Amino acid sequence: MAKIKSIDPAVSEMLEQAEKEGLSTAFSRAEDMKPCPIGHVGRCCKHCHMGPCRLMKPGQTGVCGATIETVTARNLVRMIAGGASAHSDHGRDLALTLLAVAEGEAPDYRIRDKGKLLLMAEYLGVPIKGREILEIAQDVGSKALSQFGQQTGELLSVQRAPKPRQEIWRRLGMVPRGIDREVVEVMHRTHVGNDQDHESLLKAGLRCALADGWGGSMLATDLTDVLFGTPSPLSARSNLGILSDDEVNLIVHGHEPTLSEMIAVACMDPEMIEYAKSKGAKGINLAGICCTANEVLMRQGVGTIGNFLSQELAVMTGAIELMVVDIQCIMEALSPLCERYHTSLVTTSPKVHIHGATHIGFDEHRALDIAKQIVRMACDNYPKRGKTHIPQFQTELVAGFSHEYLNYLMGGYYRGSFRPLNDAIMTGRLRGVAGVVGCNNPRTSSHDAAHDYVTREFIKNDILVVQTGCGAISAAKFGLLAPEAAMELAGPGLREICETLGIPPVLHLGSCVDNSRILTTLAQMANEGGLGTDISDIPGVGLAPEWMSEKAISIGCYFVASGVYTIMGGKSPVEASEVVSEYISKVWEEQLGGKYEFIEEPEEMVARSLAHIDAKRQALGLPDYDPTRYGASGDGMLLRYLEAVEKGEPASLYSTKGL
Ligand code: MSK
Repeated sequence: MAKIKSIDPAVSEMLEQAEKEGLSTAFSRAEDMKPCPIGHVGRCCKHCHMGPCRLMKPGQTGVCGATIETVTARNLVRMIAGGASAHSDHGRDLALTLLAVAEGEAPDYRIRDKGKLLLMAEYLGVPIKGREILEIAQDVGSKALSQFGQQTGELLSVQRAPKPRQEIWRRLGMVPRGIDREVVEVMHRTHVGNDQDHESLLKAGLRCALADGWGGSMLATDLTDVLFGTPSPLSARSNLGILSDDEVNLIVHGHEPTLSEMIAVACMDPEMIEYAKSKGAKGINLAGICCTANEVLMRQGVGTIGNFLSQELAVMTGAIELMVVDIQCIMEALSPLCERYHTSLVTTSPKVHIHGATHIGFDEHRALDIAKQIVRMACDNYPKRGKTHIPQFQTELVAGFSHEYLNYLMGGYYRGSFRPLNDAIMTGRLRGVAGVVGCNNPRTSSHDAAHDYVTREFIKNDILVVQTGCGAISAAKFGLLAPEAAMELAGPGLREICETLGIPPVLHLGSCVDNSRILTTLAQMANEGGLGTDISDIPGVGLAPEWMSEKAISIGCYFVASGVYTIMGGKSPVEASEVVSEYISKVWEEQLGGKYEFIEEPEEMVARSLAHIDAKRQALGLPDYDPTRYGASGDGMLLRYLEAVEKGEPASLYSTKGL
């Protein structure tokens, strides 16, 4: 049977359209170009010009004598450094934006979450008593920036990890000193003729990953909340069906919120709406793709048209006037594709220039002016729109569950805490927790299929799922971010919790950098008590079933170093070395309580996750998971009673089972 390329009907429809029109996509290119069987599993070393060396036979070494252990470990840690640099550079830019705001040089921005600023001040050691908010912001911005260039000591945000975790890192010499320092050191160590011991290389890789998760990414998340507001739940829509047939469609794509937030403001400006109307459109429809979408989704309710593999297909609808991109995950194929349509592709970051695209350099000092310029460009394209093909699929969703909101949700301002969540796990109403994150990859069996399968299996098994990045967008498209999904798909215990709190069984926590929200959530669960004292004690797992980017590798590694069993989909990039494969699984688990595994089949990912969660429950002395104990309470009891009556099944409205 032919492989289904995507389980998303909108994507499938557009892929058929692409085939009819003879257009290439990442899907077709992946079919045409099989991955290099040597490099794919880590056998290739191209760190110097004596190679590339291909280590194909047992015992074979590179020209310099590098063994397969050194080669695979070096390749993996270079991926970590690539991912950590991307996330962290994103964080650096936000620190610079906060400084510009504090110094009065970015008049279109303001500090939207003063509480979060004070929290940052606390962990960065910035005094707050008797000081003006902008003074504090200036010091927070400077202190955040100093974390990138710090040479010795410890990153300040490491204190946010549970104490036993910090001690493990200190004992292993793994506490990051400065964000840039760890990235540079990995690049140095992996240069030809340097570190030639896989254990030492892998340790440096984890230190670098920690500099990302507990450093650059955490700062990026916190600074974004300070500048644009800490997310709280709001509703929105997803998938290509939200493109409008009679409005100007403007798409934001990439990762940084600084420009997309301003574009959202500009799109609501009556002057811009009038301008769109003057071009024959009924208005302006702003939507997003990838993680910029997640940023404006969870703060402004801007809809998302899809995840990573939808970017080309969106242009092929012929309905997009302009796609504006900032950084990361932007396919080079977009530029020639846009030229076939009336779509303008606009780059904005000094770090991302794309041949054929229009570059409008973003400058936060005149952010709104630039945003309006881009919106006008989009409107100018509307009269050039030709035939369109918009797949009519869209889904309702609820997004925006920050760590802070979860606290509030479980006790209000008065007594917000994670106690109810921990209690639910301790009693067995919840079996555990899972983070399902990461990209799409045309190499996986079907686009979105692995994300969807593991997420549905988890919630069916009473595991609360949190998601970020393209995984979260996948869940959005299949209705898993809607509270109703709990009624239909969640196990009995999880369903009761969702009914009581009015939340979906899958919580959208944000963009790629917001995996740091999962870290702070896990830290609070560990500190709350009842589930051990460290993150590694919690019955939980992390998965990136369809990963493709170096950022995902870095994320996976900082989860492992934080004590989480982390499963990556697809083939292992270190498969060529049994020693390294075993090291990142068994030895890392012994040292850190978290292990790193690459598993191709989603069924196996779920089986291993459930076994791990149950083993953690047992180690904590918690009761075995037993779904029959729950399901008789909750606000949906009346509904289920009425359904049973309608079907003529035995039913009691006053069942006390499980209470
Ligand atoms: S956008 S890194 S494809 S999650 Fe953050 Fe999606 Fe992966 Fe890019």
